Amino acid sequence: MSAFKCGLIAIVGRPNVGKSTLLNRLVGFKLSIISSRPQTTRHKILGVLSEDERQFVFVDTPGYQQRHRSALNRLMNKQIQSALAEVDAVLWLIDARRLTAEDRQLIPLLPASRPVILAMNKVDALSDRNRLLPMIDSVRKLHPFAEIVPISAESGDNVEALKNAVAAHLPDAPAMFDADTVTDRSERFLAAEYVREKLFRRLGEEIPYGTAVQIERFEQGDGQRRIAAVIWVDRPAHKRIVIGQGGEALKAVASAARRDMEESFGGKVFLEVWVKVKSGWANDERAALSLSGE
Ligand SMILES: Nc1nc2c(ncn2[C@@H]2O[C@H](COP(=O)(O)OP(=O)(O)OP(=O)(O)O)[C@@H](O)[C@H]2O)c(=O)[nH]1
Ligand SMILES: [Mg+2]
Repeated sequence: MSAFKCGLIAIVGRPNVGKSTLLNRLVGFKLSIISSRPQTTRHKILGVLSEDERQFVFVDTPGYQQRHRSALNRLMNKQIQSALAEVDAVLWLIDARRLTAEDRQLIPLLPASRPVILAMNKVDALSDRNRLLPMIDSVRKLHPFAEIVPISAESGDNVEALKNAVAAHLPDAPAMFDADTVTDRSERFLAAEYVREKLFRRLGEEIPYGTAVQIERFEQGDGQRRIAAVIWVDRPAHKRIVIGQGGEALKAVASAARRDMEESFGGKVFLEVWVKVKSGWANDERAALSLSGE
């Protein structure tokens, strides 16, 4: 009989390559928030996939970049480094269409003593599939990869093959989590994240990255949840943008977030969302709130 296998796998890469889309696809649950804007993910989050003889514990991380050096970015980069320090294998994601300078910045962080699997994502968006082979040939030189796997996290194309490539590197170890656990994060954390996702998606460039979401109240009973969230913004002008004409923008954000909560948590959710201004944050204070989400 083969021994049970379990391991920790960090998903790393520059902002916007599809790390969170891949995590959700792998575990089959909406854990990590996704948007077309870079630096959507701010916190490390675990996603657990349990199968008969093995358990994968994936860690989604913020996109790695060195261009913006705010307190929040420093904390985000630290999370990537700490995720890389403790894993059994690394999944490095790039966009199959191009390798950028930002992608290359991550190479020095790849551990020499652990298997690194390169996933070339977004193959669905390649205009010419013939470009894939020469691209694989050139990325092969960047690091002694254990495997190189082209995938589409969005369509699911080849994600099963990627999972099996990772499985080959899981050590013999007992499960870290119960078979029915999908994440280390609380519903309260996910609730704040769903609100932040809708803000990122709907309000686009107008919304400064300084925005933070805090859950003020989370009550549960009779299969229902009553949740109150605050969106913190820097200035009264930002508050007006988040609320929108006649409150339309805020209503749309709140009802989309509520639908996600109902689907993920199961059961009815009553969600109130308030927008509050807090100016003159110390950089570190805002970074801490942005990261805690609670
Ligand atoms: N065409 C295509 N788009 C994808 C694929 N995977 C992700 N995307 C899109 O790429 C964008 C970024 O996806 P995320 O999953 O948020 O990327 P991320 O790497 O987690 O980004 P950060 O958290 O900002 O570092 C979103 O618009 C996704 O819909 C894919 O396989 N194909
Ligand atoms: Mg992400």
